Amino acid sequence: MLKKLISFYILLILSFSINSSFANNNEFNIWVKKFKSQAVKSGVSQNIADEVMSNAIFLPKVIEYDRFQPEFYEDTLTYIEKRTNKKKIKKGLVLYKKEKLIIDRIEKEFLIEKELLLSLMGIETNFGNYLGKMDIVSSLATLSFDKRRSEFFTKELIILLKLVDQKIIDKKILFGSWAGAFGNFQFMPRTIRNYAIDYNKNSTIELKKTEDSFASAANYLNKIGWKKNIPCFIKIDLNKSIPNKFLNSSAKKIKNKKKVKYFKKYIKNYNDLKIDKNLVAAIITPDIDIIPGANTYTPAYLVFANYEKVLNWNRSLRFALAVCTLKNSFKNEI
Ligand SMILES: [Ca+2]
Repeated sequence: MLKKLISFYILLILSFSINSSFANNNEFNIWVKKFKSQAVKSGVSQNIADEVMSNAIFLPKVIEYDRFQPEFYEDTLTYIEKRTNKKKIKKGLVLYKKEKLIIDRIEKEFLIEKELLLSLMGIETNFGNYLGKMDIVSSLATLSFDKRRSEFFTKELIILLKLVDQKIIDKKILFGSWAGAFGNFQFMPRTIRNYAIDYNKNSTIELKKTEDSFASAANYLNKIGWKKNIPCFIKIDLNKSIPNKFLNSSAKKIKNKKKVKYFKKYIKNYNDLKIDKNLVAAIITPDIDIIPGANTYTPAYLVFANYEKVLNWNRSLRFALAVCTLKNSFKNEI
């Protein structure tokens, strides 16, 4: 009896999920039709809208990834350690050795440290090893169809169609991450439109190749105001007397910035900090709000203007810490 009951429930669940995915597909196709007319209205040619969207499918996996991103649940030190280990440093050095001429040239031209470029590429795609195999038109279409962040992803998808329409990006190579990011440095379509460049001047932007991808990343960092040879963050030990208002735990906006010397009485290792004490900084304690029961005061960091530039790239406190940590490791090796 129990067995029968169980199989009945399994059948019920199966038929429910088949029905709901059928309903989803049907609704998705209706959405594609609407989306295409919206894209055409905003300047995409009918041909390209039809052609690119003809193979778009609803990807349930993308919704799963969107709802559960494991890195949200890691503590900061684990997060950083995983992304900046010795293996990664070694791999980055191999790439640098191979592409030294190009990378050095780009560093000089855009005033962006090669160590930062290597670090970003290492963290985004493990130096081009994890470029993602998702059809990003379908990823972006799925996230646009989904209600959670529909407006944002619809705009991204329209930008992508325009890039294809203008022959800036080849539609045959549109494979990337589940969230629609693309190439060695995981650019979203808007980033491609605003900052990517055809550095080797062969009339197409190839973000999976060294020249165009490094130059585009360097151009992006330069345009958003990264300043070469200025620190990004420094780890500190906080006194518990620090008022809560100074503890930033959200990447959306870094608040309560002061000169480093203002924080002197709140920092146990103040005298050991080898930085200009007149730099403007803020304090972040990234584990609050993420890890239940996290110790409020550790880990803690002073972060500077450059740190916020990395947040422009990807709005995650821990991402920016990992990027600057790996950058510092490269600095010791190159
Ligand atoms: Ca090119």
